[in-house]
Amino acid sequence: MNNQKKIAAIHDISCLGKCSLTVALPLLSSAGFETCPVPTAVLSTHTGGFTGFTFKDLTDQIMPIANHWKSIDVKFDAIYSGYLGSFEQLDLMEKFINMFSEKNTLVMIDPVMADQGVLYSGFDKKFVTGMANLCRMADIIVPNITEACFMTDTPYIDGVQTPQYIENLVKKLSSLCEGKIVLTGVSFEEDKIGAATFDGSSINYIFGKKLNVAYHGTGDVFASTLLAALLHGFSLEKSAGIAIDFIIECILRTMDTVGKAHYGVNFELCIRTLLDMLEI
Ligand code: PXL
Repeated sequence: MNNQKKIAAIHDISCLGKCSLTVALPLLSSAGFETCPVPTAVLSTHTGGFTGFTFKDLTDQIMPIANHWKSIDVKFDAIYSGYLGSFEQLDLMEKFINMFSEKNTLVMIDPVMADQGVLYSGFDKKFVTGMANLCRMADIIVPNITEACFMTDTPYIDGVQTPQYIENLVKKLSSLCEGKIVLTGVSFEEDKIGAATFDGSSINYIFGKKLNVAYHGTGDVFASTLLAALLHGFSLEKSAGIAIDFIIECILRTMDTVGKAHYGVNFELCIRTLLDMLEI
C-alpha cells in the first residue's frame, strides 16, 4: 500500500538564494513526503538583497495545473502556500484550496510578504489585506512579527517585545484565522528568539539561542520544517521546537559566510540532523 503523504507546495522558484521552493522541496522530500510544486513565479534570485533580478510571473499557469491535477484525481495530505507572484494569485489560492482541501488535508499558509518592519519589494497594502483575508482558509498560519503587524494593523516593534504585545498580536491574528497560529521572531530577552504557538486555546512559547546574524530564507526553512514535523505526528509545540533547533543548526553551518546573508543558509549540510530530529 502506498501510504506516502503528498504535499502541494505553492511558492516561487528563486533560482539562487535558497528560499521558497528551493528550500521547501528538498526539505519536505528528505522528510519522506512527495512534494508537488506549483511555481508562482520564476526569479533569477529572490528580491531581498540582490539587484537586477529577473521575474517571470506564472499566474496564468496555476489554474491549468490545478485543473489537470483535478482531472486525474490527485489528492493532497497538505497544501502549503508561501510567496505569491501577484495579487490575483490570492484568489487563485482560495480556488486551489477549495478544489483540493478534504477533511484531513492540512492547509498551511505562510503569508510571505514582509520582514524586519518592511514589505518585500512588489507588495503593497492591498496585497496585505488580501493575504489577511486568505488566512481564514488556513488550518495553520506561520507569520513573522512584521507580517502579523501588517495584517492586524499593529505598530511594529524592533528588538525584544513584551508578552502583552505578543498576546495582543496572537489574539488579533486569531480573528483572521480560526486555525492554529505559529508566530515567529518572538523575543523577550536579548539572547533568545523563537516562536509563539496558539492552538485555539492557549499560547505557548518556544525559544532557542539568538545568533546575531540574519540569513535570508530562514522563514521558509522554519515553515517547511514545521510542516514536516506536523505531518510526522509531532505536536504543535514540539514541531515549532524542532524547526527552531534546525534553523540554529543551519545557521551554525553557515556562519563562515558572514556578509553574504542574502545567499541563505547551508541547510543542505544539515539534512541528516533534520532526519534525526524527526526520528526517521
Ligand atoms: O523568503 C521569502 C521570499 C521568497 N521568495 C521571494 C522573495 C522572498 C523574500 O524576499 O523575494 C522571491
